[in-house]
Amino acid sequence: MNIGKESLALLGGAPVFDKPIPVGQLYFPSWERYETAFRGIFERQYYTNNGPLLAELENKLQHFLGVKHAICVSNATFGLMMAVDALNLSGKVITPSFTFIASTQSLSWAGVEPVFCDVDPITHQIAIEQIDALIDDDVTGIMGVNLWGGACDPVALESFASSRNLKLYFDSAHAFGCKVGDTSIANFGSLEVFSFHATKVLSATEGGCICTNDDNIAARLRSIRPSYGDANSVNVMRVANARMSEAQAAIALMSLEDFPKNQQKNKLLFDIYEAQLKHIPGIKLVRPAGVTFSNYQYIVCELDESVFGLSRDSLIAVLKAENVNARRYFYPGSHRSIEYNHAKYNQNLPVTDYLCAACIQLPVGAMVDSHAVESICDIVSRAHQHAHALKTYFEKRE
Ligand code: T4K
Repeated sequence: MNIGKESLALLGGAPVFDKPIPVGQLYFPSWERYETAFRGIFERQYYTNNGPLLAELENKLQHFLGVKHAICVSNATFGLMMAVDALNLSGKVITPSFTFIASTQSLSWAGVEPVFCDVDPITHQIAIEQIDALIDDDVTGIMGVNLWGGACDPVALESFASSRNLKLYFDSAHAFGCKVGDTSIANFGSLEVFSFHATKVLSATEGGCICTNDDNIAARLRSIRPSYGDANSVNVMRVANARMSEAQAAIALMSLEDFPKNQQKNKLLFDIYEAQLKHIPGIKLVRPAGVTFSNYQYIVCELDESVFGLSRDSLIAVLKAENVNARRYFYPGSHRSIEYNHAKYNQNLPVTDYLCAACIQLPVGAMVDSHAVESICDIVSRAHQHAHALKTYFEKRE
């Protein structure tokens, strides 16, 4: 194998990949399956609003997740906004800043103020022991975020929230199919919200699902969503249109059927990344924490610049030149985004600040195979070996 520095695309070599390799799961069923599913929609001439494919999907999700109610929505952001109303939250909600901005914005859209909590440096999940100090009279709830195909100790959070008389719910956008002990994530707190975005392990192209075991909360959610003509509707303060269409449900049904196969592939690729990256100083693959079963939908690493020899952003540039679209997730932390970068919000989040500067997401999912993963690890290895030459390149460019 040619490991000369000149072989790196940024230093004049040819890119390893001839087209961009994205980070997301990006599930595409075979054209034949897609055509069959969509032929059914055309034959029934029914596009949306509690259609038969949506009903089938919600039933199958309830069975798969072992939860009483699975209520599909147009995306997880909307699901999180609806959750605030369904749970009657007001005032402030405690949540991590180290998450996708949609988690935090869902609170603002619903008129609730986020109170940022730092995360654990090893697991990246909310630092439960720091929550107590953030509680004041205005705090009505906690939104845990289950990150990276792992979980934020929902059992401990449940007992903490109930001891403080706070409502608890979860942004489980990353956690579809994961388990804590024998229990599927979907069954903790008052409700949990999953994302079925195309980049997630269960895809409706855009979509999401809210799971709860509480009949009253489910009725409120269905009424907020809404589903016109639903006999079970209850009075709610406001309604939205967060319906999932038959087209989205059709893709999600195929994706659900293929979940075991896709999870296994993710795990295989995770194992290759782990085996290869452990030999490269300064880069650490993050294992999904707190779960007995993970979907392995993300490959997230921490980069220690002082050991690796290059910054996280420089490594992203090296990979991009090779057509690998690695990403910094999450950047910036919610507390550093325009709306929340203010003394009114907790800015003292040293672990979050460190992780936002150190984390890099590498490709996994449908667009990569084991050979591609080996090539990506090889690029990372060569970037480390030729860090000095690359640093000179970046300095000259400035
Ligand atoms: N909570 C958490 C913790 C979340 O991570 C998210 C979303 C949410 C809540 C809210 O869920 P949703 O409302 O989205 O259901 C992505 C996704 O849009 C978002 O779902 C995800 N998390 C977030 C972390 O990442 P982008 O803007 O980085 O993704 P995007 O669309 O640029 O795609 C990533 C890569 O994949 C790009 O290189 C382009 C490529 N791509 C993407 C799509 C959709 C393709 O090649 N083909 C495609 O069809 O936000």
